Amino acid sequence: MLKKTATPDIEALTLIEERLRWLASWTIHNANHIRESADGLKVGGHQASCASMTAIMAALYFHALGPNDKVAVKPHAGPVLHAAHYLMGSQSREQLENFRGFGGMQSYPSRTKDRIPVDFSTGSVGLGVAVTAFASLVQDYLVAHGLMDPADIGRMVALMGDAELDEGNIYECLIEAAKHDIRNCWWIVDYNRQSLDATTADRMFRRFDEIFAACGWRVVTLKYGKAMEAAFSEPGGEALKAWIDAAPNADYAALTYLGGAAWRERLLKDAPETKPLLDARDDEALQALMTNLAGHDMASLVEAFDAAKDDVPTLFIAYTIKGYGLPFAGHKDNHAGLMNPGQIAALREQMGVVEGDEWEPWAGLGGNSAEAVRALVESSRVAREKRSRPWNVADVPSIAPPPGDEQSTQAAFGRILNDLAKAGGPLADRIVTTSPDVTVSTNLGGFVNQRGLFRRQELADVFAAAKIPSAQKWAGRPAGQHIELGIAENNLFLMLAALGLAGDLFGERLFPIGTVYDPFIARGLDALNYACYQDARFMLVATPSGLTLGPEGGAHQSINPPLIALGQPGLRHYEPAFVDELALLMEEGFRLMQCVDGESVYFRLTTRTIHQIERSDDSWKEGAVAGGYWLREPAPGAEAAIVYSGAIAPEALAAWEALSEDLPGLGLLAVTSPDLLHRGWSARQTARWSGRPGEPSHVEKLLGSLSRDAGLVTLIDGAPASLSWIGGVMGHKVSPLGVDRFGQTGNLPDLYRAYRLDVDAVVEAAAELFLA
Ligand SMILES: Cc1ncc(C[n+]2csc(CCOP(=O)(O)OP(=O)(O)O)c2C)c(N)n1
Ligand SMILES: [Mg+2]
Repeated sequence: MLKKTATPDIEALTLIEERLRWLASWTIHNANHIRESADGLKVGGHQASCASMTAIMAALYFHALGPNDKVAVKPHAGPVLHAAHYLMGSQSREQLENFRGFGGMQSYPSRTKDRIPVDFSTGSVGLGVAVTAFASLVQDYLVAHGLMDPADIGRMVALMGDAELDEGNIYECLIEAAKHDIRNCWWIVDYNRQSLDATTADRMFRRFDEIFAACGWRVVTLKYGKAMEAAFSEPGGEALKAWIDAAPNADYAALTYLGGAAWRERLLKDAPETKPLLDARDDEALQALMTNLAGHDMASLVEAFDAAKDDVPTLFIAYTIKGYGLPFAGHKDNHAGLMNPGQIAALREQMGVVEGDEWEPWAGLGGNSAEAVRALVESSRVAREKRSRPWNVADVPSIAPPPGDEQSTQAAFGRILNDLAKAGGPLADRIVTTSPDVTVSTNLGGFVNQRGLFRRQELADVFAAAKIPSAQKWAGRPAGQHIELGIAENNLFLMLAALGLAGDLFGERLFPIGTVYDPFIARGLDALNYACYQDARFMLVATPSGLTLGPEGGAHQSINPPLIALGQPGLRHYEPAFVDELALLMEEGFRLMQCVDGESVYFRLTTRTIHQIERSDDSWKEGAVAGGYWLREPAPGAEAAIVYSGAIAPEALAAWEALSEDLPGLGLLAVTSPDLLHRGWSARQTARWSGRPGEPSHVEKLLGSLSRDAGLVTLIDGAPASLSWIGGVMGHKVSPLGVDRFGQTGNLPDLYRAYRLDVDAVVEAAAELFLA
């Protein structure tokens, strides 16, 4: 599958490796030493981390990768990816010259901002690796659902640093990947034995192999280059091999930095049997031999990639030298090291590049080799253009709120999905639900009963087969639409990232819905940010939330997720109180997930059953979608308003009743999205400052009917700052209520009293405003 049959041109690939090493180094050098600096700040870049991977990337991009393969590139090797596209003609010199500059190529590969096709953004180490495993699962899902031709299956490849192996998310992912029997995934470790601070610990040596093998991965260790292997059969070769195998990481790195004479001295001391081998080489040849690790040896790399033709997930551990071929190779401080002008000039000469020709793609290559290299580059099968994203793929049916006077938003969410699944249609068929072991307790059960678990192989429901009564059908099949995850919230967000990029990666958009308990969003926060950063589109349903799950106590009562949402780009927070709001906002959510200027949506829901509101008309709807509406319209110039969000609606309504007599014209503002109101307000400020005043924002319009001196009581079952900022919009006085201490067990009336969210608290807060 996806293999080249032609004999690989090792010589040309090696020349390409040099081009990549040169261009990546020069791009970083240019940004730091040549481009004019407007602020005197170091621009940065990672020449050593790039040089570590140039051979691996040359072998992949110009030999092993096929058009359907997708790659997450180690963040610090970003310039190598851009250099590869520069050679292929799909990246401009201007972009390289503007590396890390405004509008230029990004420091770390970015799907959304870079102009070259970037399959997965990277930057926060570990996440880019794990997302490839989830992407391979998504690929299998699409094939199983007939949305993708099996002939188009590609490999999901992660190019990773060895220090990334320290990130816990790698192992969470590994376990999940094993459960789902993923395939077509390659993780290639740039095993340069160095992290940011220093050299990496020896004690994990060989342990990684065992861990991956235990999870069903094939582990291919690429340690000795061809020259090294040949030397092992010379006299003294066995002793050399034994010494190399036993050498501590720090020693190997330090000797690499020191060079030939140091290797000689050390080997003679530790392994005198190597003398004949050493005598046969001068210092330069000895340095070349000792740094001929397989991760820099083109023939070894090509051989290994060609040998892994099946779909077995494979970990390649490619031994490399950090800063290979650069003056600070092996130095423990080289992570952010930059060559000085003298050193880059020396490298330029070594590469045969004439001064002034630094950006010439083929500089320094003689006629014949230039021809061969160019031909190889042209024959690369990797995509050169960004893939267009599929928009608006499914009409959103109108979603009716489930009937019933007393309901919770969580239960209604489950019923809505169940109804969608029953009714069927293009949207329902593209919904994929997923949850980290809280499927049932977040009310996805109905959907799962309708649509089944996704498994590549049939998975029998043993309990059902044994006729043991259960509300839940738990059978897996290729057509299933729920991806069951173990209890690792980080994996939930990586799964949502991969599902939410299905359109971008594989051309078919899905509608992923992930459920989680609201407090445990925090467990996967960086992965959530990572998903949003890449513009993956998904619906996150977090429930239960806040004090409303009273008896569960403080460990389960969420406080700050609304603040997280307020600060998270690419994610819209909705916190409906009533189920008709939920139904409307879910419709909006499904639209947002598939439209050009849309985003992902976060619903903060609750198990608290509340009395549903009676509506006289639909006039509330527009405001609800925009983030808020007057549930009780204030009189013009009213002196006060209660502003609330979510499950606390009954207390807000009761307080409104209690205060209306004393405060005639009192308004009651239902905030369905603090996040959206805040964004609109900020955008208005920005517009004003850039000379485009525009319309007042939604929250300005809402509050505009109050007196300038009015007071606001805000309340939410969460951090009070989620709403208290509203006072800043018009300069109104605010008395904010909410939860700012850890919760505890109790029934709701007790808890609302203790945390000052009950009617009395609202009345007191209102009184305070006017007394002050
Ligand atoms: C989550 C996260 N923590 C910290 C960093 C800062 N950081 C960038 S690279 C790096 C070490 C990378 O070492 P390795 O993965 O071995 O890469 P290489 O040696 O190839 O540069 C660190 C700590 C980061 N980018 N992401
Ligand atoms: Mg490293």
